[in-house]
Amino acid sequence: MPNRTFNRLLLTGAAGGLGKILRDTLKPFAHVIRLSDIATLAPARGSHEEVQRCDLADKQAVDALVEGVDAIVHFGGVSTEHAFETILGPNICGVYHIYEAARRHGVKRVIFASSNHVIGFHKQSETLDATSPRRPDGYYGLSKSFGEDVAMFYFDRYGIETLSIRIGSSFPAPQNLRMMHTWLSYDDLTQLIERGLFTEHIGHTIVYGASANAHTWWDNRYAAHLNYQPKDSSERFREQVEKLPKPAADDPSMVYQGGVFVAAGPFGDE
Ligand code: NAI
Ligand code: 15L
Repeated sequence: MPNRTFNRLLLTGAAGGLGKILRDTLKPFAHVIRLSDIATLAPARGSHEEVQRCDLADKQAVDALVEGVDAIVHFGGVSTEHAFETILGPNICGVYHIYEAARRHGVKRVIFASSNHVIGFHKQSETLDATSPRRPDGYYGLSKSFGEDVAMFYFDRYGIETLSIRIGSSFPAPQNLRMMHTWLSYDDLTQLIERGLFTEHIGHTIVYGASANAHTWWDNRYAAHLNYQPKDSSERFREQVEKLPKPAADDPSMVYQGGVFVAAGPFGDE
């Protein structure tokens, strides 16, 4: 349990796969959660929820969205690889709008849903830490890399602290052999967000978002101050994952940390 509670927490991307989970699991961390998405959301389920539709690409709307909140869990945006033009508004303009609104309204803590696709072109034979060079595997990964830089800048310039979580694969279960390395359970994701919200003095911290999987490509030594202690492991799914057809050794999903994202596109007009 957290050692304190925010008055009002903003969750973007609340209608998404992770947002629907976080809507419930973030409840203990704030008196009120303001839920937002461009997609339709279920109505507020009580006085502890507020629902505010917003397009992240709309600067004025994001400014109004952030007014009155004490912390932001920013999970909204395009979550897979697409043409640059599709990603530009929600992810690149969107993350700038969030931080600019945070600056204007005095919000001092953000959790940013970054992604393993910031480093996706590294080979699976490598072990990375937070200082490893980024190798984005597409426009989506580039947008998350930009988001991490925005977070760093707003800390250096304005003192807004961020935990950038380079989420691996956060689904109910790993869906393939690659995800045996990258899987992050919903409980461990929630713990990471809790640590990001309530740990003092995080500056801009980057953490790889993975459970305590038996095999990993990621070393979280530079995020040790979070005291993140993952409880789950992908190992309990091994039998079912190993029953799936095994990709060839040179398939991108077996070579690159970002898996098939490295081979997405080129995209025409979307
Ligand atoms: P999702 O695609 O299910 O949810 C993203 C939400 O953002 C959607 O509900 C969508 O309507 C909303 N959104 C898209 N464009 C928007 C806009 N212009 N304005 C406002 N909202 C907009 O994705 P998921 O899986 O829930 O992921 C949540 C976040 O975590 C995303 O930022 C994603 O990039 C990141 N992430 C997720 C991973 C995973 O394994 N689920 C892995 C790495 C990162
Ligand atoms: C991501 O960044 C995506 O949002 C998610 O849908 C998965 O594809 C995940 O990465 C992954 O790499 O498994």
